[in-house]
Amino acid sequence: MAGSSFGQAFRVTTAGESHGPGNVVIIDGCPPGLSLSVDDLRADLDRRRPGQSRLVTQRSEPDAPEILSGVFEGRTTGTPIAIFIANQDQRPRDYGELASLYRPGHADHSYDAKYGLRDHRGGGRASARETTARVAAGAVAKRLIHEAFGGEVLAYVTQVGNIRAAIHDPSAVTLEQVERFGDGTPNLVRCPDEEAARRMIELIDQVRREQDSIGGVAEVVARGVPAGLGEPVFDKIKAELGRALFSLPAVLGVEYGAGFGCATARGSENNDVFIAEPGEAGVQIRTATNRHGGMLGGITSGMPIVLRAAVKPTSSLSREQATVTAAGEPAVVRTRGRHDPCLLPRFIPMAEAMVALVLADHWLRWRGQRAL
Ligand code: EPS
Repeated sequence: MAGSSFGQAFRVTTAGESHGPGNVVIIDGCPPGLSLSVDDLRADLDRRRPGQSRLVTQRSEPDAPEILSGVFEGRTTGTPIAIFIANQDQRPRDYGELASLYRPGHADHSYDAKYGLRDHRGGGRASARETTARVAAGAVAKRLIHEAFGGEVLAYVTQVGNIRAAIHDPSAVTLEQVERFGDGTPNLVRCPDEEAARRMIELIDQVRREQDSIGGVAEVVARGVPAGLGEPVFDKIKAELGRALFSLPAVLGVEYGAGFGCATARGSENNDVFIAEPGEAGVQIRTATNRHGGMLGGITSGMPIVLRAAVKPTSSLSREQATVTAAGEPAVVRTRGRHDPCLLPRFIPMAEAMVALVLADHWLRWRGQRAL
């Protein structure tokens, strides 16, 4: 009922606030025998970490995970895995005046309306800080789907403001292209089209100087996913993935495959033609194109899953904005905390984590339903 758990067979529950002692996730349902250590969690937590570059929030958090349970001698035991990530750079004093002010674009008013009280230190429970817990769980899910069926999930930025990347084949994009430019320097914006990425970085620098923020689009690709994952009717894999991505802060739109582009197409153009190819286990049915984004009838088709999420410009601005107090008096608010001028670079590991969680959950559900 209370909404802090996600998934059925691979079930995660998160707890934590932005300026409390830390964030925790409990993963229930991970099969025993999966090799797992904190090192498996670090790479994605580092990609999500605040303070990683000038383009993101300057809050300085090491985000060092601690595995408290469920792993013995380097392997999962099948019992709940608890992971704790401490908050170390809290500055609740920056947020004192927010106890009675509503920041535009934030959840302050909605939380008051729902609970009648709220932790006003930073975003509290609504802060993207909570996604540390999901990214840690997502790293476990990534290990599981890789071990189970060779599945891989990769996300990258395709748009910041009006700057769009040219991506010809989503399933050909590599982690190396997302993380580094050709000369080996870090790709701070995580857009694999280097020319577009450099312009995106300039734009983010510009909005930061103007005490403003900018939104964008991320694309997520899941490769190696077998055909047959997903449930009729309400737990269609597309519905589950939509729910997963919409549960992340700042997401205002999700589409997959041809997405909203399908509105202008005719059926004769939109249908992906089936083809048969020789595979390791006999004939493999595929489609010649992938406008359906890897899901038909809400069940995976065996083609790569391709999704996009639209992410809004960060609501926190260091410039003055008009608002009202909880009592309805006119007021001015200027967010003093440390914020991302663009959420997209850090959104990438969050989106990957949520997609991996859905795939891990549905692979376990598929396994539990195989015919005798
Ligand atoms: C965030 C607001 C800022 C960011 C935060 C995300 O934090 P605070 O809650 O202190 O205002 O710094 O990012 C992180 C600290 C993090 O680890 O992701 C928000 O409103 O989402």
